[in-house]
Amino acid sequence: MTKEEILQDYRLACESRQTSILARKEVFMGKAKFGIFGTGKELAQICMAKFFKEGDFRSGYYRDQTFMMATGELTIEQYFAQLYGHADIEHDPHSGGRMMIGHYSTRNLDEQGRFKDLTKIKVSTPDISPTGAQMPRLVGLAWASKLFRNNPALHSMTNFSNNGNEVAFGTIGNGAMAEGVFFEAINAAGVLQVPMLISIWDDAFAISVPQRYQTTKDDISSLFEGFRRDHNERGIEIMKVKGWDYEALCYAYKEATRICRDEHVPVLMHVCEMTQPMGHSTSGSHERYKTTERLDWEEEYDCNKKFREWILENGVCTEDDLIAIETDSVEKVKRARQAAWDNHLKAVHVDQDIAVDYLNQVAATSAHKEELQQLATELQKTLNPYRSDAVRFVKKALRLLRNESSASKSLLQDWAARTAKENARRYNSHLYSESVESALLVPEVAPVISADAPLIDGRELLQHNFEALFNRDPRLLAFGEDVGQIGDVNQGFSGLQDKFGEIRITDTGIREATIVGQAIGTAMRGLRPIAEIQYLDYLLFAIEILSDDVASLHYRSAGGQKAPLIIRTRGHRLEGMFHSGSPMQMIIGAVRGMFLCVPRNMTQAAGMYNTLIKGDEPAIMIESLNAYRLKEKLPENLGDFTVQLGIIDVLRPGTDITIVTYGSMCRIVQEGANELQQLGISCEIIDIQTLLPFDRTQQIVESIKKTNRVLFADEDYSAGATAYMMQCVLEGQKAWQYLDSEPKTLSAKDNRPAYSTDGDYYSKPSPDDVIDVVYEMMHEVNPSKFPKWYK
Ligand SMILES: Cc1ncc(C[n+]2csc(CCOP(=O)(O)OP(=O)(O)O)c2C)c(N)n1
Repeated sequence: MTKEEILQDYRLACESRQTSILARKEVFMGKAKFGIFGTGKELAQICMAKFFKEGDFRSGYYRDQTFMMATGELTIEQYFAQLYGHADIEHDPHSGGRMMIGHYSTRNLDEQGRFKDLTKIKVSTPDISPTGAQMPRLVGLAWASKLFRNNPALHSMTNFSNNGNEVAFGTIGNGAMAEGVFFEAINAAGVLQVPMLISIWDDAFAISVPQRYQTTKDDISSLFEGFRRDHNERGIEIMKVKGWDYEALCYAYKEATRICRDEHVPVLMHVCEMTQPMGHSTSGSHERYKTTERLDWEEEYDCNKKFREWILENGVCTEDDLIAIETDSVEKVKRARQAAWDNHLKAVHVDQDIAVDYLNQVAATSAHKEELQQLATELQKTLNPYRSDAVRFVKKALRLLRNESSASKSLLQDWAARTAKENARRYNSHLYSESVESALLVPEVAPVISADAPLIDGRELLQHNFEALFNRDPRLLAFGEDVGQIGDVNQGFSGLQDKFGEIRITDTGIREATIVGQAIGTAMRGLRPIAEIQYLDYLLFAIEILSDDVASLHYRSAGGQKAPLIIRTRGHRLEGMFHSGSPMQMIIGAVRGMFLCVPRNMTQAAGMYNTLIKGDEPAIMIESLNAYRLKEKLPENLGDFTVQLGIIDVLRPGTDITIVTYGSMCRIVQEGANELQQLGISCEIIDIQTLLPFDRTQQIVESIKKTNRVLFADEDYSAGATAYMMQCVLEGQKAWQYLDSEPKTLSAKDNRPAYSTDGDYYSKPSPDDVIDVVYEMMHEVNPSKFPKWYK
């Protein structure tokens, strides 16, 4: 290494440390809400960054500011912009002010939401705060390199990979290692043999809790000895290095990245003897829980201090040279902080200044002159203002002015409307794709079914459709428990591994969180994964990752990144507990930001897959467990026909009541409606097809305008997805005003569904239940025409 490089490293270590010190002060001065910093971790990150190339990926956590600065993906000014919550990607490109400090993300998409050339970016995937939750994504990012290298059909995707040479770099704290998902990810990486380099920043504590409470052995790397590769067996490489030893760190990372990049073997890098000189975060001080001996040791072994000593011992430069660098870095950070603060204030002041002006104007002619002037003065004097301050003051003013009308009041009203729109854009946009590739732009193409179309099992129809999709698009891959050799437990992929190879259709271990992680990582790298969770009941093992990582990904990166993956699962009703759940409200509540498809049959499911593959949103597909063996006609345009997402399907026209349902319940409701017809009650049945998005064109209210009655039916618990649908329709579509009867819901019992036919009958809604609820509603309307049959 040259003298320049070493001194540049020292400069960066000093700048990063100063950044943390000044940022902490900003929080204590009330200029920012919360601070968590990368102090004590600077040196290892500088050394790691030396081997992080364009095209590589990072999945880390909130301590990685120095690494981000070293890779050139974070400036000090951007750091402070995020600290202040500057809601503008020009200033905080990592999250547009959405994430708290220390959460990084590069901008991988172009203006239209398409992937840029990822081989030219040092990619950081968007960080999340739940400890350990970066691990599943890391496995997938590394797995993608293996797919790119080993599948010749992908070699032309040169904007995404250079022969699979990319390493996925992960970071995690020593405490977070106790999370189950960490062990799951290490095991998965070892099984998959992927270029994943996971660094553990070991500072011996997790907030106040020492390591002995976290892991069986204090020495973390020795815990993993059983995973170590040897000459006979695959495994992972394990390395241990001290976080203050510059030379050793450089050597270790050089060797680790060589192993990952060349051999595609995962490496666990235990970086021990790290410190945390400023404590965990701005909430609390570490003097409360660290002994004096520990605090003294941390002072002595501070990595920046040790680096300084090493430079002097090795005669790289004089102490005066170092003092000059240290002084420079203080000044540089101060300037960057000031610039970020000025820009932040300037942005907030644009609307605030106008609001003050309008408040003064309206005060001049108002009966509430004094109160309004006072509002203007108070707003003007607000120290460290937020955007919402001006909004709150203007709303107060409009309440005072409710009985007045004037041109200046109108200005104030326009201001309120404009800023509401702009702030919605700042804080609520990009939950879903806004790109030219959105699945919502995919038009409907009906299935072409000839008169002599063969009647086949639903599972076969799916299999034929998957075959058509896989034939034409090499980016597609499918994986999960039993998906490979036997083509999934219901044979939707039957025979397709033989046809497309294990590289595209493959089995995985039983590890739902990292199956989803494989989907996230590969989707972020330009592939189109269909990841299977064997039964809907087991989605719970992955719901944290789906909710925290997948669903919020596009939003938290302010449209900077996307992961168009499909989670394929099956549920609703079959036999017994843990095999026939339908916890839809749990999913709806957890995955806003994903689409949730609930097809009633396999033609519909296939059409939805075809739509999703054309789009770029992540989605969950819940196939109906009991529909795989029902007969359906085989369409001719396999892979081409589509279902428009968020558009309802009227299964049966009717005049007395609208029944809104989806999935397996469509057949139950249809059966009930047949008998109700004989009883003189005409039901209009609506299959909503997708719970997210929900009835985008607001057609359900049109049905209710005609029937004036509505029943929401499904197999979720009470107050579950039926309550969600009711809110969407009665409040969202204002359907309440067309009702002549109390709106009703029909859901499953609150216990888990019991086993066998009787268990199903007494746990899930049956056609009898549909008839009872609807008949009771009609009895109330016309008791003589519909007399009760129960006591
Ligand atoms: C799932 C989850 N549980 C708890 C927390 C609260 N929390 C934030 S940081 C932290 C300690 C993490 O310690 P460690 O992994 O050693 O990393 P360090 O902060 O020391 O770098 C905890 C418990 C969290 N963010 N996520």
